[in-house]
Amino acid sequence: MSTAAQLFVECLENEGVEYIFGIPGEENLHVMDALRGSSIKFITVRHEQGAAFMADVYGRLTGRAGVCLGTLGPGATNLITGFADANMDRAPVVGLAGQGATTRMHKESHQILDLVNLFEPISKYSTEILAPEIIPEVVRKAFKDAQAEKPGGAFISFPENIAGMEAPELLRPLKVQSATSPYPAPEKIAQAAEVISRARYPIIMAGNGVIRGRASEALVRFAEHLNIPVAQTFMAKGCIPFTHPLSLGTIGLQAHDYVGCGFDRADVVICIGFDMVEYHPELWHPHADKKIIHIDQTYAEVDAHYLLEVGVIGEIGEALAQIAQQVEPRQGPQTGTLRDAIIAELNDYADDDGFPIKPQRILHDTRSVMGDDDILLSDVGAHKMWIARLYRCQRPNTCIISNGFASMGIALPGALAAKLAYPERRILAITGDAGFMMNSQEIETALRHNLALVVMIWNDSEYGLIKWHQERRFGRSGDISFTNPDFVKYAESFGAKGYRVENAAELIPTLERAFNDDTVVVVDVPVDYRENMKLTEKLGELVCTI
Ligand SMILES: Cc1ncc(C[n+]2csc(CCOP(=O)(O)OP(=O)(O)O)c2C)c(N)n1
Repeated sequence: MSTAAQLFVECLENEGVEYIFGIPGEENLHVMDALRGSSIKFITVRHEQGAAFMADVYGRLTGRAGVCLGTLGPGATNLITGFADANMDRAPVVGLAGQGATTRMHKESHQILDLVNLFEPISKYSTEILAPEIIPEVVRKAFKDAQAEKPGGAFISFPENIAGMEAPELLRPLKVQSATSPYPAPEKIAQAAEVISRARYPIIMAGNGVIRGRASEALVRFAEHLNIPVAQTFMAKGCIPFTHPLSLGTIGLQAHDYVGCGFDRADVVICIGFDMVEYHPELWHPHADKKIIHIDQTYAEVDAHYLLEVGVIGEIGEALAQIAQQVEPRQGPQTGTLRDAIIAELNDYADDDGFPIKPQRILHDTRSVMGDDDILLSDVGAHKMWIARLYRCQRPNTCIISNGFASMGIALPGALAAKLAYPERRILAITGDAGFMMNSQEIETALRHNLALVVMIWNDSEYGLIKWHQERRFGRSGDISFTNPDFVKYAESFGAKGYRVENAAELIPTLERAFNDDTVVVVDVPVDYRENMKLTEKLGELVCTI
C-alpha cells in the first residue's frame, strides 16, 4: 500500500528530478516524508524566493524543469517572484505547494488562499490534485508543459488530506516522452532563402531560443556560410563566441549602442529564437520598415513593429541548415568596425587604475579569471547592463542574465543552482549591493551544501540603475541611497570568506584567491558608477558611420 504522496514522489523520480529546492511546512508533511525514501535530494533553503530562483536557473541551464516547494499561503506567495521570473525567462520550472485539506477550502480558513488562481497568470499550467487517481497525469502534464517550447512554469497545489490518502494499487507514473519540434515547412524555407538572397545588408538577431534549442553551432555555421553578422540579446550571450569575427556583440542597452548601428543599416533582420519579452521590437525597429524573417520553434508574437516577411517554424538547427543550402555564400567583410569598437573600449580600460573601479575594468579583469566554460550569473541593475555589453562570452549558457522578468535577487541563489548543475566549473555571481541583500541568506544554504561559489558585489550604496534612469530622464535623482553592512564581516558571520578590493590592481589576485578558497566567498568591489552617465552621453553622441 502506498500513499498519494508516495505515488507523487515516484512520479517526480520518473521525471528525472534530482533536486527539490524549498521550505517544507505542515501541509507538506506527507510529501516530505515520502521524499525520505527517494533518490531526490531536498535542498532546504532560507526563503522560498531563493528556492524558486534556484529552480529557475537549474531549469535554464539544464533544460530539465527545476523544482521548488513551499507550504500553503505565505510559503506559496514567497515562491511567486522567482517562479514568475522563470516563467517569463522561459526557464522550465515546476512549483509545488502544500494546501489545506479539501474539507476546509470552501470557506475562510487559516492560511488558505486560492493558489491555483494565484499562480494562473504566471504559469503555463496551474492545477490542484483533488484525487490520488490523477497524480500520474498531473505530474506528467506539469513537466511536459514546463519543458515544452516556450518553457515556463507549471504549478501544482497538493491538499494535505489528499496527500495522505491511499493510492490505487495499480497506478504507475506515466512514460516520459520528450516533445520534438516540427520539421520546418519546405515552402517557408524557400521563401526565407529568397528574401536572404536578395538582401543587401542582412543581420541576424539571435535570442535565447537558439540556446534552448541547442542550435548554437548550427547558428555559427549558418552565419559563416552566408557571411552575415550576428547580434545577440542579453539572454542569448554565448550562442556565437564573442571572438568569432561575425559576432557583433549584445544588443539591448539602447538602440544606439555600436551594435544598433548594424540594425540601422540592415534591410533584412533574421530573428532566430528571438523573444520580444526581452527586447521590444519598437526599440530596434522604430519605423517598421525592414523585412523580418522569424525562425523559431514557435509562432511569433504579434507586434506592429514585428510584422513578418516570412515565418519559419520548426527545429531551428534544421531550418538554418536547409536555408543555407538554398542561399549562395555572400562575399565581402560585414562586421569590421562594430566589433572593433567594443574591443577597443574594453582595451582602453584594461589598465585604468581609478578607484572606485570602473565597470569596464572590472569586466575586463573578471573575464581573465573565468574559463570559457565557467558560469557568470548576473543580478539585475546597472551592473547587468555593463555585463551584457562588455562581458565577452564564448559559450552558450555561461553568462546567465534574467531579461524577461528581470527580477533583482536572482544571482546568488542562481549561482547555487549552477554549482549543483556543474560542480566542476567556477561559478561567479555578480550583483549590486541591493540585489545581494535581497537573498543573501542563501549564503548559509550554499555553505551547508558545500557549494563553492564567489559572489562579487558592485558596491555603490545605491539603487544604481534607478539613479541612472532618473538622471537620464530628469537630470537629477533621489530616494535611491542606503547604507550597507560591512560585507566582509557579514560573509564571515555565516562562516564564509569575505574580501574587500581596495584598488584596481587587487581585483584579479583577489578573485583568483577567492576561487582557490573553494568555499563561499563574498568579494566587495567599490564601483565607479559615474561611468553610467558617461556611457549615456557617449552613446547619445554616437553617429553610425558605416
Ligand atoms: C525585485 C525587483 N525590485 C525592483 C526592481 C527595479 N530595479 C531594477 S534595477 C534596480 C536597482 C538595483 O540596485 P543594485 O542591486 O544595487 O544594482 P546596481 O543598479 O546598483 O548595479 C531596481 C530597484 C527589480 N528589477 N526587481
